[in-house]
Amino acid sequence: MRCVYSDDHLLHDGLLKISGNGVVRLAEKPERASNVLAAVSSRWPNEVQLPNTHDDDAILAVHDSDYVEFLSRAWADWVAAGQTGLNARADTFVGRGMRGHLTTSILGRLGRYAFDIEAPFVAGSWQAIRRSADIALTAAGLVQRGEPHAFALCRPPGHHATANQSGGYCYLNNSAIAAQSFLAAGKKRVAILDVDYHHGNGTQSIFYDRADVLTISLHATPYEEYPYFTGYEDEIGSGDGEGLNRNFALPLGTRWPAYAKALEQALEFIDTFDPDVIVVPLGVDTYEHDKTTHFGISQDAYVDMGKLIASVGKPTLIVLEGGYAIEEIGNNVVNFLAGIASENPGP
Ligand code: Q9C
Ligand code: ZN
Repeated sequence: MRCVYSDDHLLHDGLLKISGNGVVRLAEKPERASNVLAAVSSRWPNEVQLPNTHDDDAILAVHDSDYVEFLSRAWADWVAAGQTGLNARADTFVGRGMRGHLTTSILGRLGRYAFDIEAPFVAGSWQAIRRSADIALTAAGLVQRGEPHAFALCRPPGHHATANQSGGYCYLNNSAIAAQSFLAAGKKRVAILDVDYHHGNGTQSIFYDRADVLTISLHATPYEEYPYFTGYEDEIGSGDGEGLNRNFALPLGTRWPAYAKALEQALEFIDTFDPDVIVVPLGVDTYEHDKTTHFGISQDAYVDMGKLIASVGKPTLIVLEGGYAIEEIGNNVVNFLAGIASENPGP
């Protein structure tokens, strides 16, 4: 399994959230990617490589230019404004009927370009965010040039980020950027199969009216779980994309047998769509002992999940999203990748 990784994610550290009367580290912390790297490089020695640098075109094909500009200078603007908090983050959002586009204040722009408080900035955040997109693009390039599968070890993750808003630990939508890059390179149809515990709202919104990208997400029901306001099963796409977005909103407590049934239905949609390539935003926050979530997927079941997806027989790019059980994240990811590789061994 070819894997693309960079140490630059270590710069996106010191991220805090308010908890009770104090502050605690965000669950999305550097140890996640470091532990995944350790497990992947132990299982597949000599298959880890650095990303190539890519220019902004591939990012601007998915994200608004003013949003990317904002991300690139959010920390510097925060410091220049004399803000003292440890992390740059929004405290005020654009409510219904409010006017989001006029303010020049850094706190105002932080609110305009985010939908929640879970995507803060530190000094090194932009370098990590930008490199994470390079990782996804480099791994996509491997698949584009004939690898049957590749793994983008992205951090920070991306699937909650829309064309112009961050949230849920996500800034640039690495999976969407990779999917769009396949089309730019000549592929005709891309299927995105999001198996993170949370709805991939950003990816859905980016491709909602598109006929060339099928978006499917399996996730905990938004009636009860983040992101609450998207991920319902009646969101089926619009315009040219009508029928090409599918949400499987699963109950809290879902275990592998029920998950597998939904996944089989998702794979039927993919089979019918007949994509040239599949992008899998992979979150192992479906894991039974992930303390931030409420599904019951076991370590062993990740092998079966990978095998089932690989049984479709399409080139597959896997992009890391969530997963917060620090001790087991590496094994869970490796198990999934081993399932992908065993059914689709390549040349
Ligand atoms: N009280 C990803 O898995 N909300 N993002 C947590 C905890 C944010 C998850 C609230 C969850 C975001 C990539
Ligand atoms: Zn998640």
